[in-house]
Amino acid sequence: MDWFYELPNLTKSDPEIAALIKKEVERWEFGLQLIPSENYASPALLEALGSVLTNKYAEGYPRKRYYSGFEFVDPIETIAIERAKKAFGVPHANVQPYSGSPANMAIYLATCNPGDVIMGLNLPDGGHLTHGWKTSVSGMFYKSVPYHVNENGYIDMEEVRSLAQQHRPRLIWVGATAYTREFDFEAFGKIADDVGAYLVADMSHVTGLILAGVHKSPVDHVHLIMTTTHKTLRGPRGAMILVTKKGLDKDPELADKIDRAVFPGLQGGPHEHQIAATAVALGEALKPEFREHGAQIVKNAKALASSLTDNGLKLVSGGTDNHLILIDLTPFGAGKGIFASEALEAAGIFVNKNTIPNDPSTPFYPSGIRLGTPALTTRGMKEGEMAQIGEWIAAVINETRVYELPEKEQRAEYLKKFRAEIKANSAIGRVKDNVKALCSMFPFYTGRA
Ligand code: DSN
Repeated sequence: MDWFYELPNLTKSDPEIAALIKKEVERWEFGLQLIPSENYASPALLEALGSVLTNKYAEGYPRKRYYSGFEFVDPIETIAIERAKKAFGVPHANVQPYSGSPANMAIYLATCNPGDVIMGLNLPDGGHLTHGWKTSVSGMFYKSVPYHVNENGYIDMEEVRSLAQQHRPRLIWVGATAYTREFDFEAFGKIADDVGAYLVADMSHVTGLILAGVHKSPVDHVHLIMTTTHKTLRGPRGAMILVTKKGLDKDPELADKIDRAVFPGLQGGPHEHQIAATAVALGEALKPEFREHGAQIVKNAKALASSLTDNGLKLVSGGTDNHLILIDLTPFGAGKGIFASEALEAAGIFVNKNTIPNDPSTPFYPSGIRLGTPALTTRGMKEGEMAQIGEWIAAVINETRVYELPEKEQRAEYLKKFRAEIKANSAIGRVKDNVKALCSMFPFYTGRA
């Protein structure tokens, strides 16, 4: 078995932490990981991430640092940058953002002034907090004008156009965390050009699909691209900001502005162990087999969506074009996401409760379930397994139909009773056994020689 499971040194020095990490490896091994923003990092990548590069302070950029000792670290960051430029077809890449939210803040810092109008997909419609939601800095420092999905669950491009013309935003985001359809980057590009806005693709969720050529690339239509590195790209937790040719045509200083916004504007020393692992992830994504992997993610999502609907569940937008599915639980009542997600967890199936467009409940007690196929596809599962998993998910959700979200004061007591009943539920117990048996056939970490 590999070091990241055996943990020989940690087991001796800190058995408490070592034991919990081993348990987490087993959870990844024997559970069905369907949270669409999570994935399995390869053992090779974990070696880079767990390396001595974590020791190094590296403020600045390759060949322009504030410390000494860059004989090996500069080439590593340069390789990450060059692989990012090659993979996405862009003239400039910054691979230092710690993660997606700080990367988006750097984009604001480089392109906007406080009080400027910005537009993004409304959070309950599938957008991201950093695209202008009121509880995020992006909704506090900028004047946020959100756009929405229509009654069919597709982005309402007519609304995007008319809001842009009315409010003349400085920046428009195209991207989401819970949207199941392909983005029309070209249409967004025309709207942004008409009003002179920066257009930024936050393609964190679908990067792997774009690199695999399964979805169209935004590169010719947007000025900037932000992507996290740990979702469909299967890298370490982190992010990149890419400046396109169109971006440099709009503002020849855009690449410098982005670099200055990341450091020293927002961040200190970059995490070079994370950057090395990003280089490894990009190397993996540049291999021809990644194209097949990306295509399989979408085939799996479509197969899972069909199985869920065949087994009686309603989906936002009726299906999916990408890796992600949003189950609408309102036919069973409002605010039922918590029951479904906890019952599924009891069966070893990991998803997340999520708001749906026009959710009748609240973000903590939403009426939807978000799930997706990137991680299971990495494990090697295909359409046959998806059909089976869809049946299990529907069966578990069926067991939760009798539960109704009570008034606030009674919730703690009610949820306690619900959790005890779910634990003892024999139908859910049977699914749990089946999940474990299926997972044993697709080993990823512990099943290695
Ligand atoms: N929290 C991430 C997700 O799960 O999609 C987005 O930032």
